[in-house]
Amino acid sequence: RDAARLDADSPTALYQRLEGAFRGAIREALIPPGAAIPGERDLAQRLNLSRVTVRKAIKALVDDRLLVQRPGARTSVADRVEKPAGQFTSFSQDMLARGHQPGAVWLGRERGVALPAEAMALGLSPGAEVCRLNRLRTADAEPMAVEFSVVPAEFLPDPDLVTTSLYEALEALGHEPVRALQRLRSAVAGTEEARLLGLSRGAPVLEIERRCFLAGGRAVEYCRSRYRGDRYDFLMELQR
Ligand code: 16G
Repeated sequence: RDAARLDADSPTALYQRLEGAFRGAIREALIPPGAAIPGERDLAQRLNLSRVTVRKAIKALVDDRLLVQRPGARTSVADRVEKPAGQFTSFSQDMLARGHQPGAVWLGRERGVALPAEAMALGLSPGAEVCRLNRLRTADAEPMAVEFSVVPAEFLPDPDLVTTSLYEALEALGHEPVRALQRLRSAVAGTEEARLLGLSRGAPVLEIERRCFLAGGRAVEYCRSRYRGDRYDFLMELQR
């Protein structure tokens, strides 16, 4: 039902919108846990999309473990939809999963020689170049976080290659981050941050530092984000 609302004029890629519609439908249990979804050909026909688009959306949901594919059985909704702890997602994926349209307001982007701290964080030789991306991250056009990412130019040669999603750009270049180390701590918003995030100065923010790696072990991103304390929930599952 949600999928029928795909808007032809939206700037987001079709498969992402289909993916988002599925996420919404799964979250709201319009397609209940365990239920089979229609086949790829059927969906493509019904929604007037190409099978490639449908396949890409389904693959993303399978990769995210929202859908389950078993040999000889139809693709079905996983029995649980919470984001398990330790799942490695991008800001865009996180927001789509919550039914929000992810966005980025550019505060700066440049390519230049890595500063010593950047070279250390990314394991680069002195003189290596990096791209720096400074973004205000939005959900449905509302500010959620300020985010500063540094990526070796070897993996992202030009910061303009990133439109909204950095990870999508990296994936398209064949440099998909697959593992991350992350540190969370509480902090308070400085003057500029508070202004950008629509908070008062000194309001609580969640600071997240992340270092991401490629399958081969090379560091592909160092990122520092500050999320609005009043809007962002970090959900973790603990087991014993
Ligand atoms: C998340 C990551 C950030 C990454 C971004 C990519 C945290 C703390 N940080 O915000 O490292 O750059 O996702 O999202 O989770 P994008 O693909 O939407 O640009």
